[in-house]
Amino acid sequence: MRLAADTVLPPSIGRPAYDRERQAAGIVHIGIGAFHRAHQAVYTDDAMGAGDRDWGIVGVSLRSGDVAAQLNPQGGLYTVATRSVAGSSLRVIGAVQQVLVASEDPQAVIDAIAAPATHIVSFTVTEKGYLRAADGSLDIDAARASASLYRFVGAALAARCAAGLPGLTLLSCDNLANNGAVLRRLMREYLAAEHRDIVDWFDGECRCPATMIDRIVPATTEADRAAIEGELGVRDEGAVVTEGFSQWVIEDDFAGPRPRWEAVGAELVADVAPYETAKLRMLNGAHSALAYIGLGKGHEFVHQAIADPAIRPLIETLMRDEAAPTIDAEPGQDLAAYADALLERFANPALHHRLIQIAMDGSQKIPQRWLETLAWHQRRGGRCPSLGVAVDAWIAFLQGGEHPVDDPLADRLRAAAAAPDARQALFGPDGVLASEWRPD
Ligand code: CS2
Repeated sequence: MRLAADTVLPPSIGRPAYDRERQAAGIVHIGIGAFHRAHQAVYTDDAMGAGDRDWGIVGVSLRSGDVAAQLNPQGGLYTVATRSVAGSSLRVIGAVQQVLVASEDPQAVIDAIAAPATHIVSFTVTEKGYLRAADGSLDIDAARASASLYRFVGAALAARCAAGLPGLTLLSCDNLANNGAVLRRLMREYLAAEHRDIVDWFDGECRCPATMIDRIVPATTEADRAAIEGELGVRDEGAVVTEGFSQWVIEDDFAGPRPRWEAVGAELVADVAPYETAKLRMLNGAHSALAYIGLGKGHEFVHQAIADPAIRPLIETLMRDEAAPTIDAEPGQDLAAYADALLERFANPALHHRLIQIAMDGSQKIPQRWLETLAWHQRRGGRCPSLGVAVDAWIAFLQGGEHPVDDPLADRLRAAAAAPDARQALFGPDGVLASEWRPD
C-alpha cells in the first residue's frame, strides 16, 4: 500500500490543512529533489494551511524519472521526517501536485510555465545546473542542449509574451553567490541568443529575487523509507529526512503575486547578501572542509567528523576567525551565535549526513565557499590556516582515488591535482579554478 489521499494516518502525523483538490498551481519548481521537498514545499504547504490559495506546485525533473515515479502514484503526497536529538516527527506535505519529466514530455513543462495561473518558477538545479562557462558567462552550447532549464523557461516566456500574459518571478534557490542576479544575467544571455525579441519584455516584466536557503537534507536511504513506513503504516517512496532548523531569506522583489511565505517563517528583506554570504562562507564553507578533511580521516558522516578533536577546532577557526570577519553583518545578525548554532546542527547524530554527498561537485562549490574568504584575507595581508588545511584535503581527495570524484570537471581536476604543484595547477592564474586568490 502506497501513501495516498485516502490513507488514514495516525493522529500524531501532520497533514495538509487545506483542500488540496481546490488549489490551482501557482508555482513551477525545476529540480524537485529532496531539498525542495523539505524546504520551499513545506513553507508553501504552511502558507496554504494559513489560508493562502492557489499555490500548488508543479515539480519538474530535467532528466530523471525517479521523483515522478516516487510522487505521481501518491498524488504528489510525501512525508517529511524531522530528526533531532529530541526525537523524530512526521508530517505529510500536500503542496506538490504532480511531477513532470522534461526529458520525457518537454511540451508539458513549457505549458505549465506558460499557464496563466503560474506566477513563480523556482529552481534547485544545483550549482552546475546554471551551466556557467569558466568566465562565468552562459555556456550557450550546453544551454541549447535538451536538459537545460533555459530551454524550457525561454520557450515558455516567449509563449507568455506572445499571449499577452504577465511576466514571471524566477526564484533561484541554489547555493550561488548573488543567485538572483546570476540567474537574471544568464537567462538574459540565453534569451538574447534564442528569443531576442522578448529581451526587453523580460527586463520589464520578470524579476529574479535573490534568496538564502538553508536546511540540511541528507539523501533519503532505504533504511529511512523503511523506518517511515513503520510509523506511517503505508509505503512512501517520496519521503525526505531533515533537521528541525529551516531558514529562508528572500529579496522582496516579485513580478506578481506570491504566497505569504513571511507569515510562515520566511524573511522577506531588501538585501539578502549579508545572510547569503554568511551562509555560503560559514555553513557551506565549513561543510566542504568537513567533507574533505573528514573523508581523509576515515569518517563517513558530518556528525562524526565534527566530533573528531583533530577536526573540530579547524572548523571553529574557519567559521569564526576566517569566514566571519569577511561578512558585513546586518544590525542584529550575530555571527558568533550563528557559528555556535552551526556547530550544534553539524553535531546532530540523528541526521546521517554523508560527507561524500557534500564532497560532490567541489569545483562548483569551492569558489563561493572558500576562495572569496581566502582572497579577502590575502588582500589584507592575512592568512587562513584552516582553509589552507581544507584546500590540501581537497587536493588529497582528488589525488587519492579512494573515493570517486563526482564533479563536472573531474578529469581536469584530477590532472591538476597530479601536477608537481597541485595548488598552482588548481588555483593559480591559469588554474582550473583561477580566482583572485593566489596560492603560495
Ligand atoms: C551542503 C549543502 O551538499 C552540500 O554541499 O553543503 O547542501 C547544505 O547541506 C545546505 O546548503 C544546507 O542549507
